[in-house]
Amino acid sequence: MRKSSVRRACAALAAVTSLTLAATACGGTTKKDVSEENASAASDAKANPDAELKKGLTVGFLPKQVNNPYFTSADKGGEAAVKELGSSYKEVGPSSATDTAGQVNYVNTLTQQQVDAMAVSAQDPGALCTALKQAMKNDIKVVTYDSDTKTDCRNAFVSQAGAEDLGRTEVQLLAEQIGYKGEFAILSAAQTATNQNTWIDFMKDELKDPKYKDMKLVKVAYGDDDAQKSFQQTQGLLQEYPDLKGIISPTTVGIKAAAQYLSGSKYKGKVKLTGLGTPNDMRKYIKNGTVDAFELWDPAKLGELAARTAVALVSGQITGKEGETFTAGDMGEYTIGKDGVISLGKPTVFDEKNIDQFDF
Ligand code: RAM
Repeated sequence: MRKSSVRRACAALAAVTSLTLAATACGGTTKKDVSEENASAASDAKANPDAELKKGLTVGFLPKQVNNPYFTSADKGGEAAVKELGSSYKEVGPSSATDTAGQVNYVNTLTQQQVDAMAVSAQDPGALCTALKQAMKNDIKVVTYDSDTKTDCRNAFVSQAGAEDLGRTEVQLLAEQIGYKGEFAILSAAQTATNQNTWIDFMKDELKDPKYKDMKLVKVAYGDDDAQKSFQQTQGLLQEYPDLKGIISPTTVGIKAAAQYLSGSKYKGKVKLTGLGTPNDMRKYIKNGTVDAFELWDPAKLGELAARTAVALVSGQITGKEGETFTAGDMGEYTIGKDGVISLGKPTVFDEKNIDQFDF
C-alpha cells in the first residue's frame, strides 16, 4: 500500500475502532492517543472555572438536518461564536431528518478528523451512542444541542428552554385558541426525535388537568421535518377528523407546512394552529389570519450557547457536572443543571403584536 493509502486506511480504522488501537496497528500515535482508562479519568476531572479559554480548536457542528432554516440559523450562531473565540468551525450533517445512519457516519467522520469538540442535534436518542462514546474516549468533548441523546453519551446538553415549559405552554396556547373544547392533533417531526417526543410527553401530562376535560388528542402524526410529507399529513388529519379544532406542531418545518395547507383551504382561521415556528416563516400566516400565536427561542442563541459550552468543556472550565458555572460571553453566566443540562431560557410567544420585532 502507498503511504497515503495506509494513512487513509488507518484514519478510517480510527473512526470505527478505538484510536489507540488504530494507532498501535498503524505504528504511530495521534494527538488523541488516549487509553480507555485515561478517557474515564478525564471524565472524573475537576472543573477549573478560572481556566483560560483555549484557542485554535476545531469545533464541528452536526445538526439533525442541514437544509433546515432552523439549523441554518442555529449553526450560524455557533459559527460566529467559535470564530470569535479564535477557533475553527465546520458543519457536517444529513439532508434528511430521518437519516440516523448518516448521522452516525458524520460522528465517525468528525472523530476521524480529530476535532476538539462536536455539537450534535440527535435524530434518535440511542442510535448515536456508540459513536459518541467513541468520540469521548478519544478526548473529544461532545455537546448535544436542540435534541439530546442519552446522558452518558455526551458531556452536556444545551436545551432550548425547559422541555416541560415548552410542552405545557403549547397545550395552553391551543386551549386558549379553541376555548378549551374539541378534538386536536399533533403534527410532529421524526418519530424518534428526542426533543419532540419529550415535549409531547409533557403535552399529554398537561392534558390530565381537569380544565382540559373537553379537549381530546386524537392523533400524533409525523411529518419527518419534510415539508411535503408534513403538508400531506395535515391534509390527511383533516380528512380523517373533520371535526378537528386544532393542531399543535412542535417543529418549525411542520408548523410552516401545516400553515401553508390551512391557509389555502376552507379551514383557514377555523382550525387553529400553534406550536414552534420561526417568525420569518410564520409572519405571513399570522398576518393573513391562519395562525394566532406560536412560540420559539432564538435558534442562533442556541447555537452560540452550544459553541461556548463546547469551548468551555475543552478548556476545562466545566466538565458537565451539575452545579458547575461558566460565563458564555455576552450571554452571561450559566449553571449546569441536573443530568448535564444547560437551558437557554424561556421561549418567546409570537403574535400579530410582536412578530415584526423579530428577524430569524
Ligand atoms: C425543527 C427541528 C428541531 C426543533 C425545531 C423546533 O426545526 O425538529 O429539532 O427544535 O423544529
